[in-house]
Amino acid sequence: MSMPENFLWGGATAANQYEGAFDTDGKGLSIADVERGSVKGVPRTIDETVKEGVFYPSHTATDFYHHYKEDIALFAEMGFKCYRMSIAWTRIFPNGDDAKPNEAGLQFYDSVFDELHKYGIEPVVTLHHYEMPLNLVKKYGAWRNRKLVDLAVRYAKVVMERYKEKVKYWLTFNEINALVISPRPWHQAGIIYGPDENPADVKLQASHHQLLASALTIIEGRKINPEFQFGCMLIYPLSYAYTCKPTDQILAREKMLRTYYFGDVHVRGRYTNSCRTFQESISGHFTMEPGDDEILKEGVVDFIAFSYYFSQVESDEPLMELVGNVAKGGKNPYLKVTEWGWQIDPVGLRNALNNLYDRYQIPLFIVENGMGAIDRLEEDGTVHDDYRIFYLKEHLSAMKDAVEIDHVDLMGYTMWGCTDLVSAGTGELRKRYGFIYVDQNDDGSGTMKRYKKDSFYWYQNLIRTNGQLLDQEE
Ligand code: BGP
Repeated sequence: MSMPENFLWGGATAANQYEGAFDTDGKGLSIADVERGSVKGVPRTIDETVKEGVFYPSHTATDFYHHYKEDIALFAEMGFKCYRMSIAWTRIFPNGDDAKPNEAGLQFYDSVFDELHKYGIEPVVTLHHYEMPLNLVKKYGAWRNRKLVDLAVRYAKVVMERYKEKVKYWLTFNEINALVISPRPWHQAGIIYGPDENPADVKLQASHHQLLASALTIIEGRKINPEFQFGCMLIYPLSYAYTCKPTDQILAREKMLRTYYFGDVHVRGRYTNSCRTFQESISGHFTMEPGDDEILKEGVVDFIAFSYYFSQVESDEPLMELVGNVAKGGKNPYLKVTEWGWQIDPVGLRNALNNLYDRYQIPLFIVENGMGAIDRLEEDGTVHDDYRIFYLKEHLSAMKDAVEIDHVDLMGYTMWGCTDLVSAGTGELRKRYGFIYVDQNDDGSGTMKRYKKDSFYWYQNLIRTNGQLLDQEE
């Protein structure tokens, strides 16, 4: 038994958390650029615009913009088969509704894709990863407004046309279901609820617009290159029943509808009965226009990509709650937590893979998984992150069981934050995920020098053996 021969091992990042250069070469402001980073436990602040004299870690991030050659060479050294990244909409259309695309932005991604192909690394590209143009929030009210569908599809067509020979794998919206799960849909959809708004209505209307934009992107993309492969991208916070009480099981199942709502539309091409249950459960209403049904039906995905970080438990009895960056849920007494309170559940990844595959029967792709931790750079330039190796070993063994024992059809695995970058949830740099340490800190100090952590060599060996290293280490 072994992993598929063409398994896509790699790493994942997002433009707003990694590139830096937030106003370079014509880039416009995105919603991520006006969020101030915070320290642990203190909520982030959203400004109308960039404030003078305030430090925003994401503005420099870990500067992929100026280090992409060096970083891609390190990915190649680890043996990456693929690299998941996102395109910043604001590099291409600085205001989202500009008359013409920004050529400098298009050229930057040309250079990145060329560099990846030099090493035989396949790009996996997310079109929307938590960074819509700020102008679209101010001018149109973000994803509440159907106008966003046209603008997003226009942007997608420009980049799919430009990179049709360079990119095969496309993901439409990062963690599209975060829009309904998160109490702060700012990251996902640029939305802050108004005093007179019913959040449930806004959530469903904005979700419908994103689902339409996703379907139309897929329809248009297939005209540009029929070889393109499209995936949706779901956050998968797995819910278990806290006890064997049947009503706990009902609650756990209902909680998962926040994820399946989006999976169902992307795979089945329609709002299913489960979707109706979810809409009714939150008492939300939204409007569809004539022709929307046909668009959703035609624009279905080829595969499901998802992020997996933790599981949580549900009960109708009071529970101690844990909060991740998007989802919150009950604490499981059998599981340990990370320094940021995220429950560590490797077997949950096997459960997640089986649940998704049983429900949809199309290929899956794990495009985010990993562990945020505080790493220490030693004087000799080493970083001994044995905790990260342990975390990955456990999760990847569970993944391997899902493929080899349960016969789940899995395309690949990209570890989140393969080079250290800014946290989406807290805006910190000290919450590190990478195989590659970047000397850059929350107060703006640092040399931006790159260092290989112990996990770098471990992952390199894992890819070299196509996962067999996990069997030897058991
Ligand atoms: C996912 C996001 C990523 C990433 C990751 C880790 O929800 O898609 O952008 O940041 O979570 O979360 P955090 O950065 O908050 O630790």
